[in-house]
Amino acid sequence: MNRKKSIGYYRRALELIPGGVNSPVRAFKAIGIPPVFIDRARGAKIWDVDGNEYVDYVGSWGPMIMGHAHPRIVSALKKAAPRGTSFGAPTPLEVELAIRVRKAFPSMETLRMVSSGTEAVMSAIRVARGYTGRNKILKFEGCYHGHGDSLLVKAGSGATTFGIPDSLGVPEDLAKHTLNAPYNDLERVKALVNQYPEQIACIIVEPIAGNMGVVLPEKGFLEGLRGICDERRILLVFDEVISGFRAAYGGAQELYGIKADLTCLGKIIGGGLPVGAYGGKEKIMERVAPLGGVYQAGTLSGNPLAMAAGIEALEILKSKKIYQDLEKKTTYLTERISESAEEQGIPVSINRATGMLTVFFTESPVRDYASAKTSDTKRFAKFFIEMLEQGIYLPPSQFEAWFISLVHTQKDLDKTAEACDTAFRKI
Ligand code: KE4
Repeated sequence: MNRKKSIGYYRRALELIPGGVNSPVRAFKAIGIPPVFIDRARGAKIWDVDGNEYVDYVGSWGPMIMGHAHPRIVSALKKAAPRGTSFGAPTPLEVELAIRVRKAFPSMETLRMVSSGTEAVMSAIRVARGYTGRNKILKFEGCYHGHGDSLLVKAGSGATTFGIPDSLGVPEDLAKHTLNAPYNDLERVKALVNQYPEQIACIIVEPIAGNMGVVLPEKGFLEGLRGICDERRILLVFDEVISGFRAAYGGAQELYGIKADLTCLGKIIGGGLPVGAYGGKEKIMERVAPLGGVYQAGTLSGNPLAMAAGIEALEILKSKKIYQDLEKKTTYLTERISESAEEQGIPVSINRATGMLTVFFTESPVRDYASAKTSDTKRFAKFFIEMLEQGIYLPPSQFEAWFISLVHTQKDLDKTAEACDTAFRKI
């Protein structure tokens, strides 16, 4: 494929923006080729600035579950924009979105809108610390919860991709309060909780992990965390920035029937515009300013355009059939890829949840960070390039999730499976 214009834009961007990108994973660093610059997108397709068309499995890293440039979202924005783009004052739209979020996540008795998943998690951690008076937090290796200082300790997603799971610039005095356990390892959690009695404010987990690639909670894991938190008065924080409104309308909490004390959302609830949200039990959230002493604020929090897009997104998704169809598409694609890899003798391990999957280039089952990292990242890079050449745009890292939308057609899925056949043959 000719990508001359992308390369030109990349050269220009490199003079202006660190790595030429506004978020590290976009740089294709783990792949070793220049990133493509996108011109436009519609439905399940994106086009780069050289006019090349791709079936898109990045989906803006999760938000575009309803497809790019969805007519209902575009028209909601066209209606909202002429009324003003930001007021820094409360609007009915924020109430409308909050109503819909709470209906889907009843554990979020009260909630606050922010402008990113990072902000949602940062704020939830601060509330947990303020509410419990404790400083330590416990997270899981390979989980990524945005780039808040306390969370960049053994973090997944881009931090793992670039081998900097412990970022520079995070003071040791702060990082020492972040404890890590392997995902799915309740024994280790119990040991840490016993080692630091009354010192852990919260346990934060991606209840369906997406940032070491997709890793599912094993039977009893989430229930076990709930039990430990109840027993030791630790808050359970579910980071559902990916799984919320994707794995199910009510996220992992609906799927597994477990209520978190605090929940963080993002991505889909903005319909492609910058929105995050955090919320939980009223008695916890009433510590948040202006009611209580935990300060959190944001100029563009509850931005009317973002709210309009988010409301429309949740309206579009509010149907059981949608998730049944998405589940069928996910199963179909997973099975086709698995069959193809088997036929070609390529060892892969595929993990999936509704609307998301990861093809790990390893033969061992992937149940945590350590097993995810047995994957052959060089082989993944070759696979990525072969797929890109065939018009399939995957997340440019082994440690990310492929996102399927409501509007990926059977034809798109078959094209993807056939591209896998070819790519597996070549790598
Ligand atoms: P943002 O600040 O990027 O909106 O959200 C942070 C975040 C929090 N929690 C979870 C579970 C997340 O997956 C994320 C962000 N996800 C990554 C992709 N895995 C965003 C892509 C990027 O960093 O550019």
